[in-house]
Amino acid sequence: MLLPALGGRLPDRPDALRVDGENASWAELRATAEAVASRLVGAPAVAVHATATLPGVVGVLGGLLAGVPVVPVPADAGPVELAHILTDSGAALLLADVPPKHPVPVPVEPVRAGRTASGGGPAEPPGTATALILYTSGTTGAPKGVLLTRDAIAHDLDALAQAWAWSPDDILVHGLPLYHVHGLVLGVLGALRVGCRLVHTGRPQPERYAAAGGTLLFGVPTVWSRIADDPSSARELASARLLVSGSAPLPEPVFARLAGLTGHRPVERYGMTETLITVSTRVDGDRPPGHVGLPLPGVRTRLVDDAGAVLPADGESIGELQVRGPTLFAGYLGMPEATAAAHTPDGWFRTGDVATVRPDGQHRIVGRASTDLIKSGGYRIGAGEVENMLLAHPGVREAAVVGAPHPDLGQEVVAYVVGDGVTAQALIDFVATGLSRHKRPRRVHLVEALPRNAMGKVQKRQLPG
Ligand code: MLC
Ligand code: AMP
Repeated sequence: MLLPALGGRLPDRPDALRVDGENASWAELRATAEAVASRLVGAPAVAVHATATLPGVVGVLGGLLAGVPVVPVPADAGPVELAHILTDSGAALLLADVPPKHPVPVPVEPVRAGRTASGGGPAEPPGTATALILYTSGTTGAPKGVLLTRDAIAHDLDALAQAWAWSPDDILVHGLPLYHVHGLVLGVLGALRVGCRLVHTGRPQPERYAAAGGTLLFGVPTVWSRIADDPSSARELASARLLVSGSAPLPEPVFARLAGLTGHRPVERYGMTETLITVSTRVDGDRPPGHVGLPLPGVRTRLVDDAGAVLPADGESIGELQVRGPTLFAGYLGMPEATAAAHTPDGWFRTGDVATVRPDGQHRIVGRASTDLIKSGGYRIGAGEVENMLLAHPGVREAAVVGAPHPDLGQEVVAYVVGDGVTAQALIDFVATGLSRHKRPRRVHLVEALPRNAMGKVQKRQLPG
């Protein structure tokens, strides 16, 4: 069973799950999700407006119980993203309690339309069934649908539970969005697999984390950095058991300040939408700042140079990190060539991250091979997607988007544009008409020309950021 907490055999409580200020027991979750599931059986896929609300959670669980692939739609998706995700995924309908702000190409149904079910429900789908289709940006083009099976999710959550001694006694607290691996797979399905309480704080603000009484807290580095800048909230976390950071590099000064204020050395873990979490420091192991730990049980990693030769784990050799194991995705939806290109001929997934590995197995992520994937506040943003949006503006002739270092967000989205009669603000606002809020460039530089090499290719590394 993927989610034992919904199986009716674990000790339940009225506030087993709290989100958006609303409580639900697992039995209530199960009944409302079964009612949703009964409307979905047989659908090719179901899209769910994945807001951090109880209906958002119930919509996802309904799809999972029905064995229908669930496509979580980002809460603030712009019309361009929304249309792409709904069309590309083949979703039969969109479950949303608040009607979408933009026209959509599929029927919209409220999550809470059905009556609660009275037990029974559909049989557990096989482990090889697709549980989630998560849309994620590549270096170019529109976001791709990442197919994640039930088995991959189950394996990953069990491996993390082992690494972190995550148990039913924990109270998990976080305030992350519920349409990514971090907030949804670990942050919701993790609690329901382990059978622990979950408090979702709405937004990941330091004072909300402090007040939630958690034992296990999840955050992206921007969240931890803001907590470290709020000493009174940070000190409240001394009573927790484990603070976990992931989705982007945790700066070593933030690690040190957090450890000083809370008494906890944060656990860092590394993953991707395509691989789930593959590497983590452990509750019972070394947690060196700047390192993301050891491969999880069942996962193998290797470092490879540009020529494809495997590099030694000597703590110095830098190469592309490649991974394999039971947590990997089943491919990009409808894109066999992109799926093949993401793997080596001998079956390893190319992460595109550049790393070192120490002789004791500790992995360190030192950067990304491509400048075209940006991480801002833990969100993965493809430069190509933002460039295409900018190029759709009639006043834009050329556009290059890069990630520039940012003290709070890790990286910020910056655009260089060759245009006619446009202002920076007009272009920022224009991107916001099509894409999610966090994909908007924070800065737009209007320039005479983009730096290009002799072949005419834009030289992004020459842009000042
Ligand atoms: C953004 N904003 C702008 C702007 N760009 N306003 C004007 N001009 C621009 N150019 C607005 C936003 O709309 C928002 O408005 C506000 O500025 C801040 O934007 P933000 O970038 O979202 O920051 P913030 O709201 O402060 O949120 C920071 C954050 C958030 C850390 C809480 O980025 C976040 O939730 N990140 C988590 C991402 C995540 O879960 N990633 C996991 C991926 S899974 P307003 O009005 O809303 O304030 C993964 C696998 C793994 O990576 O390993 O885990
Ligand atoms: P996403 O697909 O949104 O999950 O983004 C995956 C990317 O996030 C990885 O390829 C890394 O570049 C980055 N990432 C995730 N976790 C970490 C971490 N702990 N340290 C550094 N980078 C990370």
